[in-house]
Amino acid sequence: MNAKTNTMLAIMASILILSVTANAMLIPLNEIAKENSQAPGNSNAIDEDWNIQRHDFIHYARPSGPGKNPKTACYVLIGAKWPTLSVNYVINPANPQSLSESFITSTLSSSAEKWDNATSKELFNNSYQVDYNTQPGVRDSKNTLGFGNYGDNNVIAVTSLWVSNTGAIVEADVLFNTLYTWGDASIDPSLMDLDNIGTHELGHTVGMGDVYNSACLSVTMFGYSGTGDIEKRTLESADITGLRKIYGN
Ligand SMILES: [Ca+2]
Ligand SMILES: [Ca+2]
Ligand SMILES: [Zn+2]
Repeated sequence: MNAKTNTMLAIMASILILSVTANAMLIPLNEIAKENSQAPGNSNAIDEDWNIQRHDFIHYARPSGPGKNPKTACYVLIGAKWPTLSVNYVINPANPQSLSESFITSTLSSSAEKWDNATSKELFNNSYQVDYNTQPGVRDSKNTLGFGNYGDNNVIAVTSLWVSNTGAIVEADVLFNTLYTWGDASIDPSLMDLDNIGTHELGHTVGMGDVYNSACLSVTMFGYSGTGDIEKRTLESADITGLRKIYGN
């Protein structure tokens, strides 16, 4: 093995080891950052932390480069997918806001099945596990959806994706930031809507990226949200088109 090969292997190994938050993956690239600057003001990024220093990672994880879809398409593909379906996941309903287990599990499983229903593939296992001990953001071979204090109130939720150097998603976790008060915003618009954000984040877990084009405000994968927003609960045609590019009709 020559020195160059060793260097390549070292790079690949570091890619496999790094836990990459989806926001880092989804974000930009200067081009998308530029679009973002035109996004509506006074709205909160769902899952972006502009200071994360792992933006370049996406170049390594995405062999074919970022330019797969026209800007007008209202969908963005990460360039990674689950090699084997269906995806099993775990819900940790523990939260400091007195949300019931049944509300959380019924909401999030419904969010997952919306993506599932948009393709003939069985994307997410219809049944899920409930585990009060597993935490999101940890590489532990469990795809965990749960709550936690992210420590930055500009971040509503974070999807962590672990992606192999061949573009295979090997694990995905979603953390809902408890700096926001969660619930059903169709009943109380002062709340952050769990279905709304859950549907968006679950889109990341199957390979969908954030959309920042202000002409695409209504799509589920639009990268900004806020309290009272329920627009992302329903998939728009662009969300479905993107998903089908990855997993077929
Ligand atoms: Ca299913
Ligand atoms: Ca995990
Ligand atoms: Zn997002």
